[in-house]
Amino acid sequence: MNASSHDPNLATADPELAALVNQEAQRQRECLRLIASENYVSRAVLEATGTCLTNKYAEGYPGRRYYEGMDFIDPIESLAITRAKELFGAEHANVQPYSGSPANLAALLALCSPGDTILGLSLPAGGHLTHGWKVSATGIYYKAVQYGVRRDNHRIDLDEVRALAREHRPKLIWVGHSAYPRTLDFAAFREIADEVGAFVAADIAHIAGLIAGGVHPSPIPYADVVTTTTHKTLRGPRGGLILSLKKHAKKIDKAVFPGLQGGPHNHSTAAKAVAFAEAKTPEFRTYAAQIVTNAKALAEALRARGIDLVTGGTDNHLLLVDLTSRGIGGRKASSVLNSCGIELNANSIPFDPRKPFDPSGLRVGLAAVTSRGLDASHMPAIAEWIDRGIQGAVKLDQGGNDGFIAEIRGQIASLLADFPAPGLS
Ligand code: DSN
Repeated sequence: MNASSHDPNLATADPELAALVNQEAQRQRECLRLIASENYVSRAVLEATGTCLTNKYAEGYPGRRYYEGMDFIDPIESLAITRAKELFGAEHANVQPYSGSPANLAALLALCSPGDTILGLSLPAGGHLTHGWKVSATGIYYKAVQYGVRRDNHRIDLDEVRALAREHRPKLIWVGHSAYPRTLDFAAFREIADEVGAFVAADIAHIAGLIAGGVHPSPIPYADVVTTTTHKTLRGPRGGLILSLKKHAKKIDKAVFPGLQGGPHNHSTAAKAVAFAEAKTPEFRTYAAQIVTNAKALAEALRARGIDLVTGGTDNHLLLVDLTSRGIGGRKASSVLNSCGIELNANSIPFDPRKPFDPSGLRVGLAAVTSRGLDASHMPAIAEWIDRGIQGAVKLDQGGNDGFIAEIRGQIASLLADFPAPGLS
């Protein structure tokens, strides 16, 4: 029997694996998904990622490839590029980065030389590993200097950014975050960078959907290069994207391929193109605005229950809960909340006295539940479940019973039953 006459579907070919995938789909349907970097993609995006495009190699760029058979791959990648440029108003787009970290490395490879000084928000203050944290390649191959947030209000300390820029004369300044609940002032970073002759690299991985949807300022007028993942608030497939000024286009493209990557993942490129088109619709703008409304409503409801938030609230899609006054670590709290059907992650808070693996905070993101259709009226219930889960976790530590877990799980399941998960219903 040759391969073409015997071509069973996944469930038949690999029932063990298929069962795990089905169980994960069920988990995503039943769970209150509050991980700030996650979402539910549409059925169309999901479908594009599972196409025959995965069979094709396409090293190079449209019109300039190292393989034959590009009749349809070139138009697909060109479509993704055009849509990305239009969506964000950028002069140049590279849609090939496998994800956000490779996109950030490519930006550095394009604009800096090994050993150059770079300036970025430190990981404990809400920055990303790839903005120069010491264990990342970006902290190993570049001389990384890190800025933080103010002690009094936990907002990015622009005075410190300016002082460090003047002292260290970085070649490039990162502006972006993984866990910062406030609006970024891209214009201020441009001004500081211009004073010292630095490039500005904006990493908008978390807020790309908010920018595309018009509810967060865009870095495009201020940045030399903008990097992002495509799968967070932007609601596309797992992948990366780089936008830049035209004058950097050649260097960016060369850094992605052949600098860092081989063949692009064409199935992801196609799904990115689908997501970029979706992000241009009025429905997407409504979704983006609703994310911020929901985040603010949840912040208010949590604060009303005496739960402390870093910076006191949020301007974007995420909140950082400070558990210090609750007498429990983030790891234990997130694990018990997960048992309750509330999926989020333990996170460091600024000036955290605890270790990163068991920090003092929880990061809460609203994109996925907003994609399911939850609105501000549901946020008091979510705040109550989070509060009860945290209180229950504290009591469990003291030998209390776990009856609250099944109760919260049941209440969440009954709410979510009315809000089908996109792509999975
Ligand atoms: N892991 C992503 C996040 O959760 O924010 C960033 O890379």
